Amino acid sequence: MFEKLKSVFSSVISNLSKKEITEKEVDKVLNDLMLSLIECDVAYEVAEEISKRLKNSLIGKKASSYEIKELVRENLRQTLLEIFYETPKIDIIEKINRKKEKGLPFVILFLGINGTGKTTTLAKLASLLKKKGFTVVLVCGDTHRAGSIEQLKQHAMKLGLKTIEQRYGADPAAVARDGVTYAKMHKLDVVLIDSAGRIQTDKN
Ligand SMILES: Nc1nc2c(ncn2[C@@H]2O[C@H](COP(=O)(O)OP(=O)(O)OP(=O)(O)O)[C@@H](O)[C@H]2O)c(=O)[nH]1
Ligand SMILES: [Mg+2]
Repeated sequence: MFEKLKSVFSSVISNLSKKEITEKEVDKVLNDLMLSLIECDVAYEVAEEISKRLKNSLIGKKASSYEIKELVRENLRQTLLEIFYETPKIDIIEKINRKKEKGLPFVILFLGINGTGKTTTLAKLASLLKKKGFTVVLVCGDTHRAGSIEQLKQHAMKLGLKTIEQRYGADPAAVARDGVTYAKMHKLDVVLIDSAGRIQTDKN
């Protein structure tokens, strides 16, 4: 008796919840998602694009309440992957080699919002370039945040690379110029310049 009841209940649940996802349902959820993405500093255009693509991929799909979580998760994953794959690819090694043929250093300035990984990425790239046989100098262009110079110097020490620095408060452009001059003088291949975090509302 219980087995039969169980099967009747499951059939009711499945029939009631196995329905098409409507635009109205998706809109509410995606509005919240968009707000959360913007609060996490995702660019407005990107947040809008993610919501738009997710909406198109969900509307009209049939899913039970159990399946919907997985469906949304998979569609969100797919949407994010698509956006990353569409980003133009840059062959940095080829670009460095082209500059090297001209006897000039390749200069990369790391820019971005505070705490997004500029300095860490700089160190990772420095490590990769060193392994590939390029000569690299690191420039402490973040003369603003306390500890930023020491942070980059720690990375440089572990990587066995030279840093160019001035004091805190110095003009970052002047430190960057020192780095490029040093690289030209010593015929180095790459100059990696760190910078202080910036957000849209920062002045000067
Ligand atoms: N999980 C993860 N953490 C990271 C990554 N890159 C950096 N971080 C961490 O994020 C924090 C900030 O990284 P930084 O490289 O100092 O970021 P930044 O943009 O230079 O920060 P500011 O100089 O303060 O603007 C550190 O705790 C890093 O360890 C990453 O790819 N993945
Ligand atoms: Mg930094």
